[in-house]
Amino acid sequence: MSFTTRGFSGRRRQPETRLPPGQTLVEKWPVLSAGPTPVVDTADWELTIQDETGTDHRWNWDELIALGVEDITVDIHCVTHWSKLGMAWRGVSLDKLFEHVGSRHQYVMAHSHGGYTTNLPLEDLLGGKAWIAIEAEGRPLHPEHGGPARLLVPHLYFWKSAKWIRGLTMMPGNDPGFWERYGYHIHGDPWQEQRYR
Ligand SMILES: Nc1nc2c(c(=O)[nH]1)N[C@H]1C(S)=C(S)[C@@H](COP(=O)(O)O)O[C@H]1N2
Ligand SMILES: [Mo]
Repeated sequence: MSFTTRGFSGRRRQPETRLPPGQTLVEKWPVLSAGPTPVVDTADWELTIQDETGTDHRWNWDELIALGVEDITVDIHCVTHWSKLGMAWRGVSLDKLFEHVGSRHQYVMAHSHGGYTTNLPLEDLLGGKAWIAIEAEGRPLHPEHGGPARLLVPHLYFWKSAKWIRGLTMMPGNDPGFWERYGYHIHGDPWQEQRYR
Protein backbone atom coordinates (compact mmCIF):
# COMPACT_ATOMS: atom_id res chain seq x y z
CA MET A 1 0.00 0.00 0.00
CA SER A 2 1.41 3.35 -0.97
CA PHE A 3 -0.15 6.75 -0.58
CA THR A 4 0.59 10.32 0.29
CA THR A 5 -0.99 11.71 3.42
CA ARG A 6 -3.01 14.82 2.90
CA GLY A 7 -3.30 17.84 5.14
CA PHE A 8 -6.46 18.45 7.09
CA SER A 9 -7.58 20.66 4.20
CA GLY A 10 -7.93 17.41 2.25
CA ARG A 11 -5.72 18.87 -0.47
CA ARG A 12 -1.95 18.64 -0.75
CA ARG A 13 -0.36 22.03 -0.11
CA GLN A 14 2.11 23.47 -2.60
CA PRO A 15 5.72 23.66 -1.25
CA GLU A 16 5.62 27.39 -0.54
CA THR A 17 2.45 27.01 1.53
CA ARG A 18 3.59 23.79 3.20
CA LEU A 19 5.90 25.69 5.56
CA PRO A 20 4.23 26.56 8.89
CA PRO A 21 4.81 30.09 10.26
CA GLY A 22 8.34 30.77 11.55
CA GLN A 23 9.85 27.64 9.95
CA THR A 24 12.88 27.38 7.62
CA LEU A 25 13.53 24.59 5.12
CA VAL A 26 16.45 22.20 5.62
CA GLU A 27 17.82 19.64 3.18
CA LYS A 28 19.91 17.63 5.66
CA TRP A 29 18.07 15.93 8.47
CA PRO A 30 19.30 17.23 11.87
CA VAL A 31 19.67 14.94 14.89
CA LEU A 32 18.15 16.26 18.11
CA SER A 33 18.41 14.02 21.16
CA ALA A 34 18.17 15.02 24.81
CA GLY A 35 20.55 12.20 25.83
CA PRO A 36 22.71 9.39 24.46
CA THR A 37 21.46 7.08 21.69
CA PRO A 38 20.19 3.86 23.30
CA VAL A 39 21.06 0.53 21.69
CA VAL A 40 17.79 -1.22 20.85
CA ASP A 41 17.78 -4.57 19.02
CA THR A 42 14.78 -5.78 17.02
CA ALA A 43 15.41 -9.31 18.38
CA ASP A 44 14.22 -8.28 21.84
CA TRP A 45 12.19 -5.24 20.78
CA GLU A 46 8.71 -4.91 22.25
CA LEU A 47 6.01 -2.28 22.15
CA THR A 48 3.53 -2.11 24.99
CA ILE A 49 0.24 -0.24 25.18
CA GLN A 50 -1.04 -0.07 28.74
CA ASP A 51 -4.79 0.46 28.81
CA GLU A 52 -6.83 2.16 31.55
CA THR A 53 -7.15 -1.09 33.52
CA GLY A 54 -3.36 -1.42 33.69
CA THR A 55 -3.41 -4.31 31.22
CA ASP A 56 -0.45 -4.43 28.84
CA HIS A 57 -1.01 -5.14 25.15
CA ARG A 58 2.31 -6.26 23.63
CA TRP A 59 3.80 -6.63 20.16
CA ASN A 60 7.23 -7.95 19.34
CA TRP A 61 8.99 -6.87 16.13
CA ASP A 62 7.48 -9.57 13.91
CA GLU A 63 4.02 -9.00 15.34
CA LEU A 64 4.33 -5.26 14.66
CA ILE A 65 5.34 -5.83 11.04
CA ALA A 66 2.54 -8.37 10.63
CA LEU A 67 -0.01 -5.63 11.41
CA GLY A 68 0.85 -4.11 8.04
CA VAL A 69 3.46 -1.60 6.93
CA GLU A 70 2.54 1.54 4.95
CA ASP A 71 4.62 3.87 2.79
CA ILE A 72 3.90 7.48 3.62
CA THR A 73 5.28 10.82 2.47
CA VAL A 74 5.08 13.59 5.05
CA ASP A 75 6.60 16.93 6.09
CA ILE A 76 8.21 17.26 9.53
CA HIS A 77 8.50 20.45 11.58
CA CYS A 78 10.81 20.93 14.57
CA VAL A 79 10.06 23.55 17.22
CA THR A 80 13.66 24.82 16.74
CA HIS A 81 12.40 26.24 13.40
CA TRP A 82 13.54 23.68 10.82
CA SER A 83 11.18 21.81 8.53
CA LYS A 84 11.93 19.00 6.12
CA LEU A 85 9.41 18.45 3.34
CA GLY A 86 8.36 15.36 1.43
CA MET A 87 10.09 12.74 3.54
CA ALA A 88 9.49 9.11 2.60
CA TRP A 89 8.75 6.91 5.61
CA ARG A 90 7.54 3.37 6.26
CA GLY A 91 5.63 2.42 9.34
CA VAL A 92 2.67 0.81 11.02
CA SER A 93 -0.36 3.02 11.56
CA LEU A 94 -1.38 3.57 15.18
CA ASP A 95 -4.91 2.73 14.01
CA LYS A 96 -3.71 -0.85 13.49
CA LEU A 97 -2.44 -1.07 17.06
CA PHE A 98 -5.50 0.54 18.63
CA GLU A 99 -7.81 -1.90 16.83
CA HIS A 100 -6.63 -4.26 19.58
CA VAL A 101 -6.88 -1.86 22.53
CA GLY A 102 -10.10 -0.52 23.96
CA SER A 103 -9.71 2.61 26.05
CA ARG A 104 -11.99 5.21 27.49
CA HIS A 105 -8.96 7.28 28.44
CA GLN A 106 -8.40 9.99 25.84
CA TYR A 107 -4.72 10.85 26.47
CA VAL A 108 -1.50 8.96 25.87
CA MET A 109 2.00 9.18 27.32
CA ALA A 110 4.64 7.88 24.93
CA HIS A 111 7.65 6.28 26.65
CA SER A 112 11.05 5.80 25.05
CA HIS A 113 14.14 3.80 25.88
CA GLY A 114 16.39 6.22 27.76
CA GLY A 115 13.50 7.80 29.69
CA TYR A 116 12.12 10.38 27.22
CA THR A 117 8.37 10.91 27.37
CA THR A 118 5.84 13.01 25.47
CA ASN A 119 2.07 13.38 25.87
CA LEU A 120 -0.59 13.38 23.16
CA PRO A 121 -4.38 13.27 22.92
CA LEU A 122 -5.44 9.86 21.56
CA GLU A 123 -7.26 11.61 18.69
CA ASP A 124 -3.89 12.91 17.41
CA LEU A 125 -2.69 9.30 17.07
CA LEU A 126 -5.76 7.92 15.25
CA GLY A 127 -7.32 8.49 11.84
CA GLY A 128 -4.20 7.93 9.70
CA LYS A 129 -2.20 10.67 11.45
CA ALA A 130 0.50 8.69 13.31
CA TRP A 131 2.77 5.69 12.80
CA ILE A 132 5.37 3.51 14.46
CA ALA A 133 8.03 4.33 11.87
CA ILE A 134 10.68 1.75 11.01
CA GLU A 135 12.23 3.21 7.83
CA ALA A 136 13.00 6.67 6.51
CA GLU A 137 14.29 7.71 3.10
CA GLY A 138 14.40 4.08 1.95
CA ARG A 139 16.55 2.77 4.80
CA PRO A 140 15.99 1.24 8.21
CA LEU A 141 15.68 4.07 10.70
CA HIS A 142 19.19 5.06 11.84
CA PRO A 143 19.73 4.68 15.63
CA GLU A 144 20.35 8.44 15.94
CA HIS A 145 16.92 9.07 14.40
CA GLY A 146 15.20 6.65 16.76
CA GLY A 147 15.84 3.29 15.15
CA PRO A 148 14.74 0.62 15.15
CA ALA A 149 11.34 2.26 15.70
CA ARG A 150 10.02 5.69 16.61
CA LEU A 151 6.69 7.40 16.86
CA LEU A 152 5.94 9.57 13.81
CA VAL A 153 3.27 12.25 14.34
CA PRO A 154 4.07 14.67 11.52
CA HIS A 155 1.14 17.05 12.02
CA LEU A 156 2.59 18.08 15.41
CA TYR A 157 6.05 19.53 16.19
CA PHE A 158 8.64 16.81 15.93
CA TRP A 159 9.35 16.57 19.67
CA LYS A 160 6.07 14.61 19.84
CA SER A 161 7.61 11.94 17.58
CA ALA A 162 9.30 9.94 20.34
CA LYS A 163 12.43 8.13 19.18
CA TRP A 164 13.21 4.57 20.43
CA ILE A 165 9.56 4.12 21.33
CA ARG A 166 8.88 1.32 23.81
CA GLY A 167 5.38 1.97 25.07
CA LEU A 168 2.22 4.03 25.26
CA THR A 169 0.29 4.47 28.49
CA MET A 170 -3.34 5.57 28.43
CA MET A 171 -4.07 8.48 30.78
CA PRO A 172 -7.34 10.07 31.96
CA GLY A 173 -5.83 13.58 31.64
CA ASN A 174 -3.24 15.34 29.47
CA ASP A 175 -0.21 15.04 31.80
CA PRO A 176 2.93 16.74 30.44
CA GLY A 177 5.88 14.72 29.13
CA PHE A 178 9.61 15.54 29.19
CA TRP A 179 9.73 18.78 27.14
CA GLU A 180 6.19 19.78 28.04
CA ARG A 181 7.26 19.95 31.71
CA TYR A 182 10.09 22.29 30.64
CA GLY A 183 7.58 24.69 29.10
CA TYR A 184 6.98 23.34 25.63
CA HIS A 185 3.37 23.62 24.52
CA ILE A 186 1.03 20.86 25.75
CA HIS A 187 -0.24 20.20 22.19
CA GLY A 188 2.36 21.48 19.69
CA ASP A 189 0.48 22.25 16.47
CA PRO A 190 3.02 23.92 14.11
CA TRP A 191 0.27 25.64 12.06
CA GLN A 192 -0.90 27.40 15.26
CA GLU A 193 2.74 28.01 16.32
CA GLN A 194 2.11 26.18 19.59
CA ARG A 195 5.81 26.19 20.53
CA TYR A 196 5.96 27.13 24.21
CA ARG A 197 3.50 28.18 26.86
N1 LIG B 1 13.47 9.46 22.80
C1 LIG B 1 13.59 10.70 22.31
N2 LIG B 1 12.76 11.09 21.33
C2 LIG B 1 12.86 12.33 20.81
C3 LIG B 1 13.81 13.25 21.30
C4 LIG B 1 14.68 12.82 22.33
O1 LIG B 1 15.54 13.56 22.81
N3 LIG B 1 14.54 11.53 22.80
N4 LIG B 1 13.88 14.53 20.78
C5 LIG B 1 12.66 15.02 20.14
C6 LIG B 1 12.89 16.25 19.41
S1 LIG B 1 12.96 17.69 20.30
C7 LIG B 1 12.95 16.27 18.05
S2 LIG B 1 13.04 17.71 17.18
C8 LIG B 1 13.00 15.01 17.29
C9 LIG B 1 14.29 14.95 16.52
O2 LIG B 1 14.32 13.78 15.74
P1 LIG B 1 15.58 13.55 14.82
O3 LIG B 1 16.79 13.53 15.71
O4 LIG B 1 15.33 12.25 14.13
O5 LIG B 1 15.61 14.71 13.85
O6 LIG B 1 12.91 13.85 18.09
C10 LIG B 1 12.07 13.98 19.21
N5 LIG B 1 12.00 12.70 19.85
MO1 LIG C 1 12.79 19.42 18.63
